[in-house]
Amino acid sequence: MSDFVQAPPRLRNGFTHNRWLHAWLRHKLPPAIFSAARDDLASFGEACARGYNDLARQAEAQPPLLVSHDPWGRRVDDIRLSSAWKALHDVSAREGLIAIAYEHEAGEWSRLLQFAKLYLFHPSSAFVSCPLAMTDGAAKVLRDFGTEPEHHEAFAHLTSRDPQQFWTSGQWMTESRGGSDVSATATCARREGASWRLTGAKYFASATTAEIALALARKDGAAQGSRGLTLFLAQPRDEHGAWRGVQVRRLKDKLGTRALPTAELDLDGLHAVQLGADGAGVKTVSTMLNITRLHNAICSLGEITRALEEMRDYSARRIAFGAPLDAHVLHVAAFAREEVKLLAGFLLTMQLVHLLGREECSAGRPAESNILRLMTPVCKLFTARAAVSAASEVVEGFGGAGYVEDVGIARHLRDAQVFPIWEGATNVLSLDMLRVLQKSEAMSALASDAEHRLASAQSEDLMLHVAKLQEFFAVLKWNVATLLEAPEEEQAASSRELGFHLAWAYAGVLAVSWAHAETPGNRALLQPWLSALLAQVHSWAPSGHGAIARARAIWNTDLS
Ligand code: UCC
Repeated sequence: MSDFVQAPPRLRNGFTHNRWLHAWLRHKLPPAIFSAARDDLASFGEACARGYNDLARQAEAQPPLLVSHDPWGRRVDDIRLSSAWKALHDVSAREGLIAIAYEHEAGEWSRLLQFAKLYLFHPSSAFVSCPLAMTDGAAKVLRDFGTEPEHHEAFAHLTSRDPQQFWTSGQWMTESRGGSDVSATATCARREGASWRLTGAKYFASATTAEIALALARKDGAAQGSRGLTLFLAQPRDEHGAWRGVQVRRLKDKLGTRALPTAELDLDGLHAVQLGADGAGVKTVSTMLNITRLHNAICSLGEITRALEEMRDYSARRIAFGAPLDAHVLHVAAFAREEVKLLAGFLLTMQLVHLLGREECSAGRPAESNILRLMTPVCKLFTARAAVSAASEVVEGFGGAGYVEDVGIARHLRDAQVFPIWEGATNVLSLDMLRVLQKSEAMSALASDAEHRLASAQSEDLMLHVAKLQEFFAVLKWNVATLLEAPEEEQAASSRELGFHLAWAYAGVLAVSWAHAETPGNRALLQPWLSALLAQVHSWAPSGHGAIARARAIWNTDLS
Protein backbone atom coordinates (compact mmCIF):
# COMPACT_ATOMS: atom_id res chain seq x y z
CA MET A 1 0.00 0.00 0.00
CA SER A 2 1.35 3.44 -0.91
CA ASP A 3 2.02 5.80 1.97
CA PHE A 4 2.49 8.80 -0.30
CA VAL A 5 0.62 11.94 0.79
CA GLN A 6 0.64 15.00 -1.44
CA ALA A 7 1.23 18.33 0.32
CA PRO A 8 -1.61 20.77 -0.44
CA PRO A 9 -0.99 24.20 -1.99
CA ARG A 10 -0.09 26.97 0.49
CA LEU A 11 -1.16 30.57 0.48
CA ARG A 12 1.10 33.53 1.06
CA ASN A 13 0.48 37.20 1.78
CA GLY A 14 -1.38 38.49 -1.28
CA PHE A 15 0.22 41.94 -1.08
CA THR A 16 3.84 41.27 -0.24
CA HIS A 17 4.01 38.22 -2.53
CA ASN A 18 1.94 39.55 -5.39
CA ARG A 19 4.04 40.05 -8.49
CA TRP A 20 2.36 43.23 -9.63
CA LEU A 21 0.34 44.92 -6.95
CA HIS A 22 3.19 46.01 -4.71
CA ALA A 23 5.52 47.02 -7.54
CA TRP A 24 2.85 48.78 -9.59
CA LEU A 25 1.51 50.78 -6.64
CA ARG A 26 5.06 51.80 -5.75
CA HIS A 27 5.51 52.98 -9.33
CA LYS A 28 2.15 54.73 -9.58
CA LEU A 29 1.43 56.32 -6.19
CA PRO A 30 3.17 59.39 -4.81
CA PRO A 31 5.82 58.09 -2.33
CA ALA A 32 4.07 59.52 0.75
CA ILE A 33 0.76 57.87 -0.15
CA PHE A 34 2.46 54.57 -0.97
CA SER A 35 4.38 54.44 2.30
CA ALA A 36 1.28 55.42 4.31
CA ALA A 37 -0.72 52.60 2.69
CA ARG A 38 1.94 49.89 2.56
CA ASP A 39 1.63 48.55 6.11
CA ASP A 40 -2.15 48.48 5.99
CA LEU A 41 -2.08 46.57 2.67
CA ALA A 42 0.54 44.15 3.99
CA SER A 43 -1.42 43.33 7.13
CA PHE A 44 -4.66 43.06 5.16
CA GLY A 45 -2.92 40.78 2.65
CA GLU A 46 -1.80 38.57 5.53
CA ALA A 47 -5.29 38.43 7.05
CA CYS A 48 -6.78 37.56 3.65
CA ALA A 49 -4.36 34.64 3.29
CA ARG A 50 -5.12 33.38 6.80
CA GLY A 51 -8.14 34.22 8.96
CA TYR A 52 -10.42 35.74 6.34
CA ASN A 53 -9.72 32.86 4.01
CA ASP A 54 -10.73 30.42 6.77
CA LEU A 55 -13.95 32.39 7.24
CA ALA A 56 -14.64 32.23 3.50
CA ARG A 57 -14.20 28.46 3.44
CA GLN A 58 -16.55 28.17 6.45
CA ALA A 59 -19.14 30.37 4.73
CA GLU A 60 -18.96 28.19 1.63
CA ALA A 61 -19.37 25.04 3.69
CA GLN A 62 -22.48 26.51 5.26
CA PRO A 63 -24.49 28.01 2.38
CA PRO A 64 -27.52 30.23 2.99
CA LEU A 65 -30.79 28.61 3.92
CA LEU A 66 -34.29 29.94 3.31
CA VAL A 67 -36.80 29.24 6.08
CA SER A 68 -40.17 30.24 4.67
CA HIS A 69 -42.33 29.81 7.81
CA ASP A 70 -41.77 29.89 11.54
CA PRO A 71 -42.81 26.92 13.69
CA TRP A 72 -46.25 28.51 14.22
CA GLY A 73 -47.07 28.85 10.54
CA ARG A 74 -46.25 32.52 10.09
CA ARG A 75 -44.53 33.42 6.79
CA VAL A 76 -41.10 34.78 7.63
CA ASP A 77 -38.87 34.13 4.58
CA ASP A 78 -35.87 34.10 6.85
CA ILE A 79 -32.57 33.85 4.94
CA ARG A 80 -30.11 32.26 7.38
CA LEU A 81 -26.47 33.05 6.82
CA SER A 82 -23.42 31.56 8.47
CA SER A 83 -21.65 33.46 11.22
CA ALA A 84 -18.58 33.40 8.95
CA TRP A 85 -20.45 35.33 6.23
CA LYS A 86 -21.54 37.89 8.82
CA ALA A 87 -17.98 38.20 10.07
CA LEU A 88 -16.76 38.92 6.52
CA HIS A 89 -19.47 41.56 6.19
CA ASP A 90 -18.11 43.23 9.34
CA VAL A 91 -14.55 42.99 8.01
CA SER A 92 -15.69 44.90 4.91
CA ALA A 93 -16.88 47.79 7.03
CA ARG A 94 -13.89 47.87 9.37
CA GLU A 95 -11.41 47.73 6.48
CA GLY A 96 -13.23 50.58 4.76
CA LEU A 97 -13.72 48.59 1.56
CA ILE A 98 -16.42 51.06 0.48
CA ALA A 99 -15.59 54.00 2.74
CA ILE A 100 -12.06 54.55 1.37
CA ALA A 101 -13.48 55.68 -1.99
CA TYR A 102 -15.81 58.26 -0.46
CA GLU A 103 -13.58 59.63 2.28
CA HIS A 104 -11.14 60.73 -0.46
CA GLU A 105 -8.29 60.86 2.05
CA ALA A 106 -5.79 60.01 -0.65
CA GLY A 107 -7.44 62.31 -3.21
CA GLU A 108 -7.33 60.95 -6.74
CA TRP A 109 -5.46 57.86 -5.45
CA SER A 110 -8.26 56.81 -3.08
CA ARG A 111 -9.96 54.54 -5.60
CA LEU A 112 -6.67 52.75 -6.26
CA LEU A 113 -6.20 52.05 -2.56
CA GLN A 114 -9.78 50.80 -2.32
CA PHE A 115 -9.40 48.51 -5.33
CA ALA A 116 -6.06 47.20 -4.11
CA LYS A 117 -7.88 46.00 -1.00
CA LEU A 118 -10.80 44.59 -2.98
CA TYR A 119 -8.29 42.67 -5.11
CA LEU A 120 -6.81 41.07 -1.99
CA PHE A 121 -10.19 40.50 -0.39
CA HIS A 122 -12.21 38.90 -3.18
CA PRO A 123 -10.68 35.38 -3.13
CA SER A 124 -11.06 35.28 0.66
CA SER A 125 -14.53 36.80 0.76
CA ALA A 126 -16.86 33.94 -0.24
CA PHE A 127 -18.37 36.54 -2.63
CA VAL A 128 -19.21 39.09 0.04
CA SER A 129 -17.42 40.99 -2.75
CA CYS A 130 -20.67 40.83 -4.76
CA PRO A 131 -22.84 42.85 -2.33
CA LEU A 132 -19.86 45.17 -1.91
CA ALA A 133 -19.85 45.86 -5.65
CA MET A 134 -23.50 46.84 -5.58
CA THR A 135 -23.03 48.81 -2.38
CA ASP A 136 -20.32 50.87 -4.00
CA GLY A 137 -22.45 51.40 -7.12
CA ALA A 138 -25.45 52.43 -5.02
CA ALA A 139 -23.33 54.82 -2.93
CA LYS A 140 -22.14 56.52 -6.09
CA VAL A 141 -25.71 56.86 -7.48
CA LEU A 142 -26.94 58.20 -4.13
CA ARG A 143 -24.08 60.68 -3.93
CA ASP A 144 -24.57 61.87 -7.52
CA PHE A 145 -28.38 61.89 -7.67
CA GLY A 146 -29.56 61.91 -4.05
CA THR A 147 -31.94 64.69 -3.08
CA GLU A 148 -34.13 63.26 -0.29
CA PRO A 149 -33.31 62.67 3.39
CA GLU A 150 -33.70 58.90 2.76
CA HIS A 151 -31.01 59.11 0.05
CA HIS A 152 -28.56 60.91 2.32
CA GLU A 153 -29.22 58.57 5.24
CA ALA A 154 -28.65 55.49 3.06
CA PHE A 155 -25.43 56.98 1.65
CA ALA A 156 -24.07 57.52 5.17
CA HIS A 157 -24.75 53.87 6.07
CA LEU A 158 -23.25 52.46 2.87
CA THR A 159 -20.03 54.37 3.43
CA SER A 160 -19.70 53.70 7.16
CA ARG A 161 -16.70 51.93 8.72
CA ASP A 162 -18.75 50.87 11.74
CA PRO A 163 -20.03 47.30 11.27
CA GLN A 164 -23.14 48.17 13.31
CA GLN A 165 -23.94 51.07 11.00
CA PHE A 166 -22.73 49.59 7.72
CA TRP A 167 -25.42 48.70 5.18
CA THR A 168 -25.14 46.92 1.88
CA SER A 169 -27.30 47.50 -1.19
CA GLY A 170 -28.93 45.26 -3.75
CA GLN A 171 -29.40 46.08 -7.42
CA TRP A 172 -32.85 44.89 -8.46
CA MET A 173 -32.92 45.08 -12.20
CA THR A 174 -33.13 41.59 -13.66
CA GLU A 175 -36.61 40.14 -14.12
CA SER A 176 -37.68 36.78 -15.54
CA ARG A 177 -37.87 38.30 -19.03
CA GLY A 178 -34.13 39.00 -18.87
CA GLY A 179 -31.13 40.60 -17.25
CA SER A 180 -29.45 42.03 -20.34
CA ASP A 181 -32.48 43.69 -21.93
CA VAL A 182 -34.18 45.50 -19.08
CA SER A 183 -36.55 47.37 -21.39
CA ALA A 184 -39.38 44.91 -20.70
CA THR A 185 -39.26 45.52 -16.92
CA ALA A 186 -42.73 44.73 -15.59
CA THR A 187 -42.39 46.01 -12.01
CA CYS A 188 -44.73 48.95 -11.63
CA ALA A 189 -44.64 51.95 -9.29
CA ARG A 190 -47.80 53.51 -7.84
CA ARG A 191 -47.71 56.84 -6.07
CA GLU A 192 -48.54 56.98 -2.37
CA GLY A 193 -48.19 60.49 -1.02
CA ALA A 194 -44.62 61.64 -1.53
CA SER A 195 -43.33 58.11 -2.08
CA TRP A 196 -44.10 55.01 -4.15
CA ARG A 197 -45.21 51.39 -3.88
CA LEU A 198 -43.47 48.82 -6.10
CA THR A 199 -45.21 45.68 -7.33
CA GLY A 200 -43.62 43.00 -9.48
CA ALA A 201 -40.95 40.31 -9.34
CA LYS A 202 -37.16 40.50 -9.37
CA TYR A 203 -35.45 37.35 -10.56
CA PHE A 204 -31.78 37.58 -9.55
CA ALA A 205 -31.42 39.55 -6.33
CA SER A 206 -27.93 38.73 -5.12
CA ALA A 207 -27.60 40.88 -2.04
CA THR A 208 -30.80 39.51 -0.58
CA THR A 209 -29.84 40.39 2.93
CA ALA A 210 -28.94 43.98 2.06
CA GLU A 211 -30.64 46.78 3.96
CA ILE A 212 -31.52 48.72 0.80
CA ALA A 213 -31.91 48.09 -2.91
CA LEU A 214 -31.99 50.23 -6.02
CA ALA A 215 -34.82 48.95 -8.21
CA LEU A 216 -36.04 49.78 -11.71
CA ALA A 217 -39.80 50.14 -12.12
CA ARG A 218 -42.32 51.70 -14.48
CA LYS A 219 -44.64 54.36 -13.14
CA ASP A 220 -48.33 53.94 -13.96
CA GLY A 221 -48.94 55.40 -17.40
CA ALA A 222 -45.22 55.67 -18.30
CA ALA A 223 -44.05 54.70 -21.80
CA GLN A 224 -43.13 51.13 -22.69
CA GLY A 225 -39.45 50.35 -23.30
CA SER A 226 -36.49 51.44 -21.27
CA ARG A 227 -37.23 55.17 -21.55
CA GLY A 228 -40.33 54.58 -19.38
CA LEU A 229 -38.29 53.24 -16.46
CA THR A 230 -37.45 55.14 -13.29
CA LEU A 231 -35.03 54.21 -10.50
CA PHE A 232 -36.18 53.84 -6.88
CA LEU A 233 -34.52 53.39 -3.51
CA ALA A 234 -36.28 50.72 -1.45
CA GLN A 235 -35.73 49.71 2.15
CA PRO A 236 -37.26 46.25 2.19
CA ARG A 237 -36.93 45.44 5.91
CA ASP A 238 -38.28 46.97 9.09
CA GLU A 239 -36.13 47.92 12.09
CA HIS A 240 -36.28 44.29 13.35
CA GLY A 241 -35.04 42.91 10.03
CA ALA A 242 -38.44 41.52 8.96
CA TRP A 243 -39.43 41.86 5.30
CA ARG A 244 -42.03 44.46 4.42
CA GLY A 245 -43.65 44.35 0.99
CA VAL A 246 -41.40 41.49 -0.18
CA GLN A 247 -41.78 37.73 -0.33
CA VAL A 248 -38.88 35.41 -1.15
CA ARG A 249 -39.90 32.83 -3.73
CA ARG A 250 -36.74 30.76 -3.50
CA LEU A 251 -32.98 30.89 -3.29
CA LYS A 252 -31.20 30.09 -6.55
CA ASP A 253 -29.29 26.82 -6.77
CA LYS A 254 -26.26 28.19 -8.65
CA LEU A 255 -23.24 26.61 -10.33
CA GLY A 256 -20.92 28.62 -8.05
CA THR A 257 -20.96 31.57 -5.61
CA ARG A 258 -22.61 29.17 -3.21
CA ALA A 259 -22.27 31.24 -0.05
CA LEU A 260 -23.99 34.18 -1.73
CA PRO A 261 -27.75 34.35 -1.13
CA THR A 262 -29.26 35.00 -4.57
CA ALA A 263 -33.06 34.96 -4.59
CA GLU A 264 -36.22 35.44 -6.59
CA LEU A 265 -38.32 38.10 -4.92
CA ASP A 266 -41.96 39.10 -5.23
CA LEU A 267 -42.53 42.78 -4.52
CA ASP A 268 -45.97 43.41 -3.15
CA GLY A 269 -46.45 47.13 -2.52
CA LEU A 270 -42.83 47.67 -1.41
CA HIS A 271 -42.35 51.23 -0.13
CA ALA A 272 -39.79 53.16 -2.23
CA VAL A 273 -38.45 56.65 -2.85
CA GLN A 274 -37.65 57.90 -6.35
CA LEU A 275 -33.98 58.40 -7.21
CA GLY A 276 -33.17 60.40 -10.35
CA ALA A 277 -35.47 61.79 -13.00
CA ASP A 278 -38.65 60.26 -14.41
CA GLY A 279 -37.90 57.87 -17.27
CA ALA A 280 -34.14 58.13 -16.66
CA GLY A 281 -33.93 54.86 -14.73
CA VAL A 282 -31.54 53.08 -17.10
CA LYS A 283 -29.30 56.10 -17.45
CA THR A 284 -29.23 56.64 -13.68
CA VAL A 285 -28.56 52.99 -12.88
CA SER A 286 -25.77 52.90 -15.49
CA THR A 287 -23.68 54.95 -13.02
CA MET A 288 -23.99 51.94 -10.74
CA LEU A 289 -23.29 49.49 -13.59
CA ASN A 290 -20.01 51.17 -14.46
CA ILE A 291 -18.84 50.81 -10.85
CA THR A 292 -20.00 47.20 -10.50
CA ARG A 293 -18.28 46.36 -13.79
CA LEU A 294 -14.96 47.57 -12.41
CA HIS A 295 -15.64 45.49 -9.28
CA ASN A 296 -16.34 42.53 -11.53
CA ALA A 297 -12.95 43.11 -13.16
CA ILE A 298 -11.04 43.34 -9.88
CA CYS A 299 -12.82 40.23 -8.54
CA SER A 300 -11.91 38.36 -11.74
CA LEU A 301 -8.28 39.36 -11.21
CA GLY A 302 -8.45 38.27 -7.57
CA GLU A 303 -9.84 34.90 -8.61
CA ILE A 304 -7.16 34.42 -11.31
CA THR A 305 -4.36 35.49 -8.97
CA ARG A 306 -5.42 33.05 -6.26
CA ALA A 307 -5.89 30.15 -8.69
CA LEU A 308 -2.50 30.75 -10.34
CA GLU A 309 -0.82 31.16 -6.97
CA GLU A 310 -2.15 27.79 -5.85
CA MET A 311 -0.97 26.30 -9.14
CA ARG A 312 2.52 27.78 -8.81
CA ASP A 313 2.95 26.55 -5.27
CA TYR A 314 1.72 23.06 -6.15
CA SER A 315 3.83 22.98 -9.30
CA ALA A 316 7.00 23.42 -7.25
CA ARG A 317 6.23 20.35 -5.12
CA ARG A 318 4.19 17.96 -7.23
CA ILE A 319 6.46 15.38 -8.87
CA ALA A 320 5.52 13.89 -12.24
CA PHE A 321 7.80 12.05 -14.70
CA GLY A 322 10.65 12.36 -12.20
CA ALA A 323 10.57 16.14 -11.78
CA PRO A 324 8.39 18.85 -10.22
CA LEU A 325 5.66 20.11 -12.54
CA ASP A 326 7.39 23.44 -12.90
CA ALA A 327 10.44 21.74 -14.43
CA HIS A 328 8.28 20.69 -17.39
CA VAL A 329 8.44 23.36 -20.03
CA LEU A 330 5.01 22.78 -21.50
CA HIS A 331 3.40 23.10 -18.09
CA VAL A 332 5.18 26.40 -17.49
CA ALA A 333 4.32 27.65 -20.99
CA ALA A 334 0.61 26.93 -20.49
CA PHE A 335 0.50 28.99 -17.30
CA ALA A 336 2.72 31.74 -18.67
CA ARG A 337 -0.11 32.50 -21.12
CA GLU A 338 -2.57 32.91 -18.24
CA GLU A 339 -0.08 35.03 -16.28
CA VAL A 340 0.30 37.40 -19.22
CA LYS A 341 -3.48 37.74 -19.52
CA LEU A 342 -3.55 38.50 -15.80
CA LEU A 343 -0.97 41.25 -16.22
CA ALA A 344 -2.91 42.76 -19.13
CA GLY A 345 -6.15 42.71 -17.12
CA PHE A 346 -4.40 44.14 -14.07
CA LEU A 347 -2.94 47.09 -15.98
CA LEU A 348 -6.24 47.86 -17.69
CA THR A 349 -8.27 47.66 -14.50
CA MET A 350 -5.92 49.73 -12.39
CA GLN A 351 -5.61 52.38 -15.09
CA LEU A 352 -9.41 52.73 -15.26
CA VAL A 353 -9.68 52.78 -11.48
CA HIS A 354 -7.18 55.62 -11.43
CA LEU A 355 -9.17 57.51 -14.07
CA LEU A 356 -12.30 56.97 -11.99
CA GLY A 357 -10.53 58.39 -8.95
CA ARG A 358 -9.39 61.41 -10.94
CA GLU A 359 -12.90 61.99 -12.31
CA GLU A 360 -14.36 61.82 -8.80
CA CYS A 361 -11.89 64.44 -7.55
CA SER A 362 -12.59 66.70 -10.54
CA ALA A 363 -8.96 66.18 -11.57
CA GLY A 364 -9.80 64.24 -14.73
CA ARG A 365 -9.80 65.72 -18.21
CA PRO A 366 -12.77 65.13 -20.58
CA ALA A 367 -10.59 62.85 -22.72
CA GLU A 368 -9.93 60.69 -19.63
CA SER A 369 -13.66 60.36 -18.96
CA ASN A 370 -14.11 59.24 -22.57
CA ILE A 371 -11.43 56.58 -22.12
CA LEU A 372 -13.00 55.46 -18.85
CA ARG A 373 -16.42 55.12 -20.47
CA LEU A 374 -15.09 53.25 -23.53
CA MET A 375 -12.72 50.92 -21.73
CA THR A 376 -14.89 49.95 -18.74
CA PRO A 377 -16.97 47.43 -20.73
CA VAL A 378 -13.83 46.35 -22.60
CA CYS A 379 -11.92 45.73 -19.38
CA LYS A 380 -14.83 43.85 -17.83
CA LEU A 381 -15.34 41.55 -20.80
CA PHE A 382 -11.59 40.85 -21.05
CA THR A 383 -10.96 40.10 -17.36
CA ALA A 384 -14.12 38.00 -17.00
CA ARG A 385 -13.16 35.74 -19.90
CA ALA A 386 -9.57 35.62 -18.61
CA ALA A 387 -10.90 34.34 -15.28
CA VAL A 388 -12.74 31.44 -16.91
CA SER A 389 -9.69 30.58 -18.99
CA ALA A 390 -7.28 30.65 -16.02
CA ALA A 391 -9.62 28.70 -13.75
CA SER A 392 -10.06 26.02 -16.39
CA GLU A 393 -6.28 25.70 -16.93
CA VAL A 394 -5.67 25.49 -13.19
CA VAL A 395 -8.27 22.76 -12.70
CA GLU A 396 -6.57 20.86 -15.53
CA GLY A 397 -3.12 21.56 -14.09
CA PHE A 398 -4.13 19.92 -10.82
CA GLY A 399 -5.33 16.87 -12.77
CA GLY A 400 -7.86 14.64 -11.05
CA ALA A 401 -7.35 16.50 -7.77
CA GLY A 402 -8.53 19.67 -9.51
CA TYR A 403 -11.80 17.98 -10.38
CA VAL A 404 -12.56 16.90 -6.82
CA GLU A 405 -14.61 19.30 -4.72
CA ASP A 406 -12.92 18.98 -1.32
CA VAL A 407 -9.50 19.87 -2.77
CA GLY A 408 -10.91 23.38 -3.25
CA ILE A 409 -9.62 24.01 -6.79
CA ALA A 410 -12.80 23.12 -8.74
CA ARG A 411 -14.44 26.03 -6.92
CA HIS A 412 -12.43 28.48 -9.05
CA LEU A 413 -14.02 27.20 -12.24
CA ARG A 414 -17.55 27.25 -10.82
CA ASP A 415 -17.04 30.73 -9.44
CA ALA A 416 -15.14 32.20 -12.41
CA GLN A 417 -18.00 31.39 -14.76
CA VAL A 418 -20.16 33.99 -13.04
CA PHE A 419 -17.93 36.86 -14.13
CA PRO A 420 -18.89 36.94 -17.83
CA ILE A 421 -22.58 36.74 -16.80
CA TRP A 422 -22.76 39.02 -13.78
CA GLU A 423 -23.11 42.74 -14.66
CA GLY A 424 -23.29 42.38 -18.41
CA ALA A 425 -22.46 39.45 -20.67
CA THR A 426 -19.59 39.66 -23.16
CA ASN A 427 -21.88 40.44 -26.11
CA VAL A 428 -23.84 43.10 -24.18
CA LEU A 429 -20.58 44.78 -23.22
CA SER A 430 -19.30 44.60 -26.79
CA LEU A 431 -22.42 46.40 -27.98
CA ASP A 432 -22.10 48.93 -25.16
CA MET A 433 -18.54 49.62 -26.32
CA LEU A 434 -19.82 49.98 -29.89
CA ARG A 435 -22.44 52.54 -28.84
CA VAL A 436 -19.72 54.57 -27.12
CA LEU A 437 -17.61 54.48 -30.31
CA GLN A 438 -20.66 55.60 -32.33
CA LYS A 439 -21.70 58.40 -30.00
CA SER A 440 -18.45 59.91 -28.73
CA GLU A 441 -14.85 60.86 -29.44
CA ALA A 442 -13.62 58.05 -27.21
CA MET A 443 -11.58 56.30 -29.91
CA SER A 444 -9.64 59.49 -30.67
CA ALA A 445 -9.10 60.03 -26.96
CA LEU A 446 -7.76 56.49 -26.54
CA ALA A 447 -5.52 56.70 -29.60
CA SER A 448 -4.13 60.09 -28.49
CA ASP A 449 -3.44 58.75 -25.03
CA ALA A 450 -1.67 55.73 -26.57
CA GLU A 451 0.36 57.95 -28.91
CA HIS A 452 1.39 60.21 -26.05
CA ARG A 453 2.46 57.33 -23.80
CA LEU A 454 4.37 55.63 -26.62
CA ALA A 455 6.11 58.84 -27.64
CA SER A 456 7.27 59.20 -24.02
CA ALA A 457 8.59 55.63 -23.79
CA GLN A 458 11.70 56.14 -25.87
CA SER A 459 14.15 53.63 -24.35
CA GLU A 460 16.34 51.70 -26.74
CA ASP A 461 15.14 48.32 -25.46
CA LEU A 462 11.48 49.25 -25.94
CA MET A 463 11.72 50.58 -29.50
CA LEU A 464 10.33 47.49 -31.24
CA HIS A 465 7.31 47.33 -28.94
CA VAL A 466 6.69 51.04 -29.32
CA ALA A 467 6.83 50.82 -33.11
CA LYS A 468 4.43 47.88 -33.18
CA LEU A 469 1.88 49.63 -31.00
CA GLN A 470 2.17 52.91 -32.90
CA GLU A 471 1.44 51.07 -36.11
CA PHE A 472 -1.45 49.16 -34.54
CA PHE A 473 -3.18 52.28 -33.26
CA ALA A 474 -2.73 54.14 -36.55
CA VAL A 475 -4.41 51.30 -38.47
CA LEU A 476 -6.99 50.76 -35.74
CA LYS A 477 -8.23 54.35 -35.85
CA TRP A 478 -8.81 54.06 -39.56
CA ASN A 479 -10.46 50.62 -39.28
CA VAL A 480 -12.81 51.72 -36.50
CA ALA A 481 -13.85 54.73 -38.61
CA THR A 482 -14.53 52.33 -41.52
CA LEU A 483 -16.51 50.02 -39.26
CA LEU A 484 -18.71 52.87 -38.07
CA GLU A 485 -19.70 53.54 -41.71
CA ALA A 486 -20.77 49.90 -42.19
CA PRO A 487 -24.31 48.53 -41.80
CA GLU A 488 -25.45 48.13 -38.18
CA GLU A 489 -25.31 44.32 -38.33
CA GLU A 490 -21.73 44.31 -39.54
CA GLN A 491 -20.71 46.66 -36.75
CA ALA A 492 -22.34 44.37 -34.20
CA ALA A 493 -20.73 41.25 -35.69
CA SER A 494 -17.27 42.77 -35.34
CA SER A 495 -17.69 44.38 -31.94
CA ARG A 496 -16.73 41.46 -29.72
CA GLU A 497 -13.49 40.80 -31.55
CA LEU A 498 -12.69 44.51 -31.52
CA GLY A 499 -13.22 44.58 -27.74
CA PHE A 500 -10.55 41.94 -27.14
CA HIS A 501 -8.14 43.62 -29.57
CA LEU A 502 -8.61 46.96 -27.84
CA ALA A 503 -7.96 45.35 -24.48
CA TRP A 504 -4.69 43.75 -25.57
CA ALA A 505 -3.47 46.84 -27.38
CA TYR A 506 -4.17 49.34 -24.61
CA ALA A 507 -2.75 46.92 -22.03
CA GLY A 508 0.36 46.78 -24.25
CA VAL A 509 0.65 50.55 -24.18
CA LEU A 510 0.27 50.63 -20.40
CA ALA A 511 2.86 47.86 -19.99
CA VAL A 512 5.42 49.59 -22.21
CA SER A 513 4.82 52.88 -20.47
CA TRP A 514 5.29 51.25 -17.06
CA ALA A 515 8.42 49.40 -18.19
CA HIS A 516 9.89 52.69 -19.40
CA ALA A 517 9.47 54.20 -15.93
CA GLU A 518 11.16 51.21 -14.21
CA THR A 519 14.84 50.70 -13.43
CA PRO A 520 16.92 49.05 -16.20
CA GLY A 521 17.00 45.87 -14.09
CA ASN A 522 13.23 45.69 -13.74
CA ARG A 523 12.83 46.63 -17.39
CA ALA A 524 14.92 43.62 -18.33
CA LEU A 525 12.72 41.41 -16.12
CA LEU A 526 9.63 42.82 -17.82
CA GLN A 527 10.94 42.18 -21.36
CA PRO A 528 9.62 38.61 -21.74
CA TRP A 529 6.25 39.76 -20.42
CA LEU A 530 6.15 42.60 -22.93
CA SER A 531 7.07 40.28 -25.78
CA ALA A 532 4.36 37.81 -24.81
CA LEU A 533 1.79 40.56 -24.33
CA LEU A 534 2.66 42.31 -27.58
CA ALA A 535 2.45 38.98 -29.41
CA GLN A 536 -1.31 39.24 -28.80
CA VAL A 537 -1.56 42.60 -30.57
CA HIS A 538 -2.38 42.03 -34.22
CA SER A 539 -3.67 44.39 -36.82
CA TRP A 540 -7.43 44.30 -36.69
CA ALA A 541 -10.05 44.77 -39.38
CA PRO A 542 -13.84 44.41 -39.24
CA SER A 543 -14.96 40.85 -39.99
CA GLY A 544 -17.20 41.93 -42.91
CA HIS A 545 -20.26 40.47 -44.65
CA GLY A 546 -18.56 37.16 -45.43
CA ALA A 547 -18.05 36.48 -41.74
CA ILE A 548 -21.68 37.25 -40.93
CA ALA A 549 -22.96 34.94 -43.69
CA ARG A 550 -20.58 32.20 -42.56
CA ALA A 551 -21.68 32.46 -38.93
CA ARG A 552 -25.36 32.31 -39.94
CA ALA A 553 -24.75 29.32 -42.22
CA ILE A 554 -22.94 27.42 -39.45
CA TRP A 555 -25.69 28.26 -36.97
CA ASN A 556 -28.46 27.09 -39.36
CA THR A 557 -26.89 23.96 -40.90
CA ASP A 558 -29.25 20.98 -40.89
CA LEU A 559 -27.98 18.04 -42.97
CA SER A 560 -31.14 16.01 -42.50
O1 UCC B 1 -28.88 39.43 -14.55
C1 UCC B 1 -27.87 39.35 -13.94
C2 UCC B 1 -27.74 38.36 -12.88
C3 UCC B 1 -26.99 37.20 -13.39
C4 UCC B 1 -26.89 36.15 -12.38
C5 UCC B 1 -25.58 36.15 -11.66
C6 UCC B 1 -25.47 35.04 -10.66
C7 UCC B 1 -25.50 35.49 -9.28
C8 UCC B 1 -24.67 36.69 -9.01
C9 UCC B 1 -23.31 36.38 -8.57
C10 UCC B 1 -22.55 37.61 -8.34
C11 UCC B 1 -21.13 37.37 -8.04
S1 UCC B 1 -26.50 40.29 -14.24
C12 UCC B 1 -26.97 41.27 -15.60
C13 UCC B 1 -27.14 42.62 -15.09
N1 UCC B 1 -27.60 43.44 -16.17
C14 UCC B 1 -26.81 44.33 -16.77
O2 UCC B 1 -25.64 44.47 -16.47
C15 UCC B 1 -27.44 45.14 -17.87
C16 UCC B 1 -26.92 44.70 -19.16
N2 UCC B 1 -27.51 45.52 -20.21
C17 UCC B 1 -26.98 46.70 -20.59
O3 UCC B 1 -25.96 47.14 -20.07
C18 UCC B 1 -27.68 47.38 -21.71
O4 UCC B 1 -26.68 48.01 -22.49
C19 UCC B 1 -28.68 48.42 -21.20
C20 UCC B 1 -29.68 47.80 -20.26
C21 UCC B 1 -28.02 49.59 -20.52
C22 UCC B 1 -29.35 48.89 -22.50
O5 UCC B 1 -30.62 49.39 -22.28
P1 UCC B 1 -31.27 50.42 -23.30
O6 UCC B 1 -32.56 50.80 -22.80
O7 UCC B 1 -31.17 49.90 -24.68
O8 UCC B 1 -30.33 51.65 -23.04
P2 UCC B 1 -29.64 52.68 -23.99
O9 UCC B 1 -30.64 53.35 -24.86
O10 UCC B 1 -28.44 52.08 -24.61
O11 UCC B 1 -29.16 53.69 -22.88
C23 UCC B 1 -30.04 54.51 -22.14
C24 UCC B 1 -29.20 55.69 -21.64
C25 UCC B 1 -28.39 56.35 -22.74
O12 UCC B 1 -28.23 57.72 -22.41
P3 UCC B 1 -29.02 58.89 -23.19
O13 UCC B 1 -30.45 58.71 -22.76
O14 UCC B 1 -28.40 60.14 -22.70
O15 UCC B 1 -28.81 58.63 -24.65
C26 UCC B 1 -27.06 55.64 -22.63
O16 UCC B 1 -26.01 56.40 -23.14
O17 UCC B 1 -28.27 55.20 -20.68
C27 UCC B 1 -26.95 55.48 -21.13
N3 UCC B 1 -26.11 54.32 -20.80
C28 UCC B 1 -24.97 54.43 -20.16
N4 UCC B 1 -24.31 55.48 -19.67
C29 UCC B 1 -26.36 53.01 -21.07
N5 UCC B 1 -25.38 52.24 -20.57
C30 UCC B 1 -24.49 53.10 -20.01
C31 UCC B 1 -23.26 52.92 -19.34
N6 UCC B 1 -22.72 51.72 -19.13
N7 UCC B 1 -22.64 54.03 -18.88
C32 UCC B 1 -23.16 55.26 -19.04
